[in-house]
Amino acid sequence: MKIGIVCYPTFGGSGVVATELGLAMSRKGHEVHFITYSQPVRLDLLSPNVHFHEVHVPDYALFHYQPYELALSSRLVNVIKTYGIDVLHVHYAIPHAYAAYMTKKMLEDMGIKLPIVTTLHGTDITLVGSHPFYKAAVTFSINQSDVVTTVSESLKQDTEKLFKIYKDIKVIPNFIDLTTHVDPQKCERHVLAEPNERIISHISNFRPVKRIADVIDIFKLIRETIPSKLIMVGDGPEKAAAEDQVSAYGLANDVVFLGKSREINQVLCYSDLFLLPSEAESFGLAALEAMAFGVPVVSSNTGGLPELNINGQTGYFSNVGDVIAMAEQAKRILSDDKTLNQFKTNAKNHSIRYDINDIMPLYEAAYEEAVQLVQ
Ligand code: GMT
Repeated sequence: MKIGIVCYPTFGGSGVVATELGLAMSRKGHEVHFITYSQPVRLDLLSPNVHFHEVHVPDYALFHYQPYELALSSRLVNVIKTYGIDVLHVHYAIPHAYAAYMTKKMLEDMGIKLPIVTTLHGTDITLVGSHPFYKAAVTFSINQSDVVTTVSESLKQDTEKLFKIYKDIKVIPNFIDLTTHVDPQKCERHVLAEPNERIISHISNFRPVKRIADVIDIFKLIRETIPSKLIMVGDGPEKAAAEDQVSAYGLANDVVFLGKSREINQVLCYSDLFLLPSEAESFGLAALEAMAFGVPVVSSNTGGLPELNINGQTGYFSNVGDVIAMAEQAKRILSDDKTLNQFKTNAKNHSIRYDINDIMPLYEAAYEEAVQLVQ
């Protein structure tokens, strides 16, 4: 199949899912075309089966806001016609599902049928999409997609609650490539912590929804009884405040801020615990990536997290903001090696359910269904 993929090319989870899915599809023999405003961060290798088409939005002084949707849909028309794309898969509703609908209509005028698959990732529904400024357009473009998927049962329910959706929504969870591993020689735990210390990590884009202050509060409480280090990976609007909080707590020697990193596996390979106390989290891809490295998770119980993080088995979850409960749960996991190793094994075993090789066929089936629907 020739598949067009539209996504945000940045460090967010939706872009990661879109890129990893596209690359996996290309390895299976599909021809994949990424169409977005810059090369997706996890897309290093272009090959005969993987193409990248940049969307340019020229600056024009008259426009207060540059019309990205217009540039995107025009570029899509051009790419779809030139390469004979069979199906367009858009990740994140805003504005991608809307631009996809416009593209479909323009192509219809030229006698070309375009099947559209839309994957909803979370904030496009829960935080941004349901805002009255966007709601009508988001509802319309979801309903106009041929196939709609969400990344968790919880996000499906939120979508049905927040919007008037008359389409059936398929749940296709996030996935993981289980063949990814780090050479033990390169897993340099000793660089970051003493042998008696536990290593706790957090990876995100440091947006308010991640509750970065809670991560540091939880760590402070753990640190009172368990020698440990905290590794903070990522960058975003809350980072400066987090650095101030760490200094104010006198923890500067125990917390390392690594910034944006493409080497998250190098951190996960020696982590003992992953913290994700988010306000909202449709799935929690970062937690799954941690689990695949055998890292237990302490999280909030928001959104799709309880579907992924099995309480008392792969880690624990608590109400959003309950840092005391989360710190207690973390201490329970980290208190002795036997308990920690059991949680590590459980986390690793559970991640196998999300093997990319099992999830990818679900997307292929969605593409085929969309193609059938527009015949
Ligand atoms: O979590 C983020 O800040 C990034 C965000 C995105 O839209 O790129 O991630 C969302 O999509 C991921 C992939 O499906 C999910 O694993 C994340 O849970 C989801 N984030 C939220 O719902 C906050």
